[in-house]
Amino acid sequence: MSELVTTSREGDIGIITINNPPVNALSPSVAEGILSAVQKLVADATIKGIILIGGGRTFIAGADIKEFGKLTSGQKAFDTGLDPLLNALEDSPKPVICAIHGTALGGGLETAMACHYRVAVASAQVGQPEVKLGLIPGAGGTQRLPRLAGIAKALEMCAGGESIGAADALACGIIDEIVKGELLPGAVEFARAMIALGGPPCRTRDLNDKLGDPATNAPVFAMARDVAKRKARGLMAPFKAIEAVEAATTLPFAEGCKRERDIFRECLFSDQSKALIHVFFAEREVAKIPGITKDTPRIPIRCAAIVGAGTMGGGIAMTYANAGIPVLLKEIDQPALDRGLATIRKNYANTVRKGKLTQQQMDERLARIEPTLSFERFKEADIVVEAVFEGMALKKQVFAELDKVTRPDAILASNTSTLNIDEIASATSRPQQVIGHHFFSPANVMKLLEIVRGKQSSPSVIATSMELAKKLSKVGVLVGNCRAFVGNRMFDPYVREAQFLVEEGAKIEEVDSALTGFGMAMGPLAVLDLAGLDVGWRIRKEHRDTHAGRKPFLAEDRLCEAGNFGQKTGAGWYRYEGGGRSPNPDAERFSEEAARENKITRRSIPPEEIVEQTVYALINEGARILEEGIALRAGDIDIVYVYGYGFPAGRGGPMWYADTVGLKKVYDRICQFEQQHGKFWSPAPLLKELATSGKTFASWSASKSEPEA
Ligand code: T1G
Repeated sequence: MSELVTTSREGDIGIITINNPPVNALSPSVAEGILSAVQKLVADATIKGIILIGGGRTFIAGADIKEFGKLTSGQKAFDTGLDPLLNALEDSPKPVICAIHGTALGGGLETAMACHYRVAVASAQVGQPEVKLGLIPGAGGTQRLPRLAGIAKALEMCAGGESIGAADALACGIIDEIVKGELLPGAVEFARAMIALGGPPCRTRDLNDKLGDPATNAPVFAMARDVAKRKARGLMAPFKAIEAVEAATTLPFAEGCKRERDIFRECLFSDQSKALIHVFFAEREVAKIPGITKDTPRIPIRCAAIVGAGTMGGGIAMTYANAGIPVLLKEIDQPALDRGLATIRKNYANTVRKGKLTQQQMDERLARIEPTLSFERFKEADIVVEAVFEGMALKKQVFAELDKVTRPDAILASNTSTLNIDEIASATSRPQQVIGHHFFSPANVMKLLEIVRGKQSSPSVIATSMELAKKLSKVGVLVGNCRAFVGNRMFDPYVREAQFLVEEGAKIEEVDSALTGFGMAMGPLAVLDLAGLDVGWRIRKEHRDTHAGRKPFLAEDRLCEAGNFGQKTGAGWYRYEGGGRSPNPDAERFSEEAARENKITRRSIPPEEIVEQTVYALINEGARILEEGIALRAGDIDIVYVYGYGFPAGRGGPMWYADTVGLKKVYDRICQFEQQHGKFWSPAPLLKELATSGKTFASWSASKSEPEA
């Protein structure tokens, strides 16, 4: 038996412990280890009951996701999976008790449900999150969960993918007892009680009384499909999970399991699942930074300070307060401070009203935000985040002041979205302590945090920033210091092409609906209206575009000159009236004018061309960012776009999507755009190199992160 799985005993109770840190992933070797342990204990006449428990911080958190790549790339045959293990557990003539702490997820919960009984500590979570990977439970979860918890709960968990706590799991029948003290002694006591009870153990597969009947089930399945339609945003797996649960109500157990495996296999080999699994690992890969190790000193962050209580500063202050970190919030005068606090209170009150926060939690978080008009207490701050107006002169003035009023070891971070971190750092005597923390609006909601390294940002400041991102429940991505960093730098050509398409003849709503049809959370023109057209307008005025030839953003500049800044003024690309919106005739008129000035013959443009002309602009700029080393990996760019710009995770992010389309196809199309539209479309050299050598962004990134030979 492998050291991955060990057995021990408490009297006549056999104990199987899984030791596969960090999350006891159910790899084939772990499954084999548990199976041989079960067979050994079943054969041992002195053993009357069996306990299955996870070592370390959690029970099994799922099948080993790394194994799926081997299956889908043909390196491994698609086999019966966990059936031998699950059948051995369920067929055992001796009661098998699963003891759960931490999380029992995916294959972990499925293994637990093949045991006869389940006990858990109160803090345990259980779930079937497979749909988040574009999969469905593939080891009997859709067949056993309805038998334990009923159809509605099984649908909620299998199609929604969210975990539930131990109390909820007890109430619906997934677990049999919440252990009060230590888990193992509680499990032993429960096992002894089951042995004393005598009779055959409770086999989940034989429980049929919660499967309902066609008449009562029909509305439940219809409701589940409606919920999936509302939430799925083009993802297939939730509907497939519903189909598999439905099989539990119409087929005998063994046939239902076969149906589930067929559906699981279909999902496993889908592009969506491969993309979602890529996002899962890419989100964890971003934390791996050359030169930063677990021994790099981290600066403890016990108190923060924010300069600027506007939309961004207020949201950042909330982010710290939500993470339990006390935060000073400074403004230049009382009215500005009062406005900032009022917005914070309103945001929290909205969350309480939605039931996602209790009033007590709101009060506790508000109490962590200390408003101030002075720098007096800034020496207590371990980190200061500057969130003032996006102008270099003002930012340098603020950083010069911060240099004087904070401790020398404090981190000084700027929330700038485009400006040069090195120039900002030059206003201080400690450039090694200066870094960019670019939050995305609304800062208390959006998960992405671009961490912008300056030339002199120290490894300790970088390491602390990456760790802090996780504490703030953000996904921190380290990026290089160039204008607009990664996200906004790629967003510029994306929205430029969206506006060029309107000039070339596409209707405003056609551009946006083509992209939402592709899976974007919002269309580019609607996003600009939400963010405020004046943001880009001011930046363009600060960085006058000296390109010869076709002028971009002509229509948008004219909208701004006429005072149309988007939602905040009631008109931008759209008109916002009575809670609805409609294309703004002024925007259409300005676009037609720009087309005339650029001598463009307007035409109707199909959605697939709209998607190509906008998404390929993202990809081309992303390739430049990679070759300049501004992003460490293609997957980092994917994470920026999935978490910061609503790029569909089911397509993996712009760079993964390019690999899926095929770089040669993308490159050839960009060459056509260059022919049609000129210099904006010169293909990035890296894209050309990879496309013409049959490579992918993923393989290029992997080769870059291999240790130097
Ligand atoms: N397989 C392989 N590696 C995994 C893994 C898994 N299931 N879960 C986590 N890891 C790695 C992760 O990549 C990271 O690696 C380290 O563990 C710590 O993870 C058959 C088909 C459990 C809530 O979807 O949700 O079962 O970066 O940073 O924040 O029907 O991990 O250190 O090298 O996320 O404390 C279903 C996925 C699988 C759960 C812990 N299960 N995992 O969060 O740590 S499919 C899941 C998570 C399946 C069956 C189906 C979280 C966590 P590294 P971490 P964390």
